[in-house]
Amino acid sequence: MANCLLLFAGCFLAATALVAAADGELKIEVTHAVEKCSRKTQRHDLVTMHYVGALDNGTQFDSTWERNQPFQFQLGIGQVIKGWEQGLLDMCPGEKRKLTIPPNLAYGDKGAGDAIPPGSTLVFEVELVHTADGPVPPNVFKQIDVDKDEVLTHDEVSNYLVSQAKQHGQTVDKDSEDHKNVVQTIFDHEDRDKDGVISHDEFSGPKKDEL
Ligand SMILES: *[C@@H]1O[C@H](CO)[C@@H](O)[C@H](O)[C@H]1NC(C)=O
Ligand SMILES: [Ca+2]
Ligand SMILES: [Ca+2]
Repeated sequence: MANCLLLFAGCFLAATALVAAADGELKIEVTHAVEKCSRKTQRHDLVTMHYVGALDNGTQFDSTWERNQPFQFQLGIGQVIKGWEQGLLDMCPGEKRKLTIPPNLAYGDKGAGDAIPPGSTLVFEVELVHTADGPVPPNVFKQIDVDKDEVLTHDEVSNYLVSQAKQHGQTVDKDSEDHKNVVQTIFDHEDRDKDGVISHDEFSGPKKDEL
């Protein structure tokens, strides 16, 4: 779930893993209602959550309560699975929900790591701890497309990842196999018509100028 936080590469993957899975519907049950609050969650909020995640056969794979550390992320920018993006809106602090998330709104046909097998429906019990205004997300497409020709080349994506890593205090060797594989994996997912570049339409990351 949190694997998108560092580099955008992970986010592309999480978002695009969904494409192949059959459609299912998100089920939202409010298990503890809080009717009144000064502020309900909205897109681009920085939210702090407690959650426990399980497969639909009951096997638990993660719990912030057990770690005693809530999870913070920004809503609406592709940091988390779609079931969360859709299922955590309009919530008051203290409210608890049970989200039953079909694979097409979670990790799809690919699953995630050892814990989440392909095609899994996930069940999350979540509690909103805190919500606050978050930053307006940057237009990532524009940031990557340095020559402004409205398509992303291998070089542009590669340079972007290197610069993002640098901002996080990491060094990435542009010529390493690992780095090339990351770039190739992004193209495998994003360059849907396989013409060697990622068009604005194909790009699944943030690409709108929002006010
Ligand atoms: C639930 O499914 C997972 C993954 O398929 C499996 O590892 C686990 O043993 C199952 N648990 C139960 C209680 O059936
Ligand atoms: Ca370009
Ligand atoms: Ca393309």
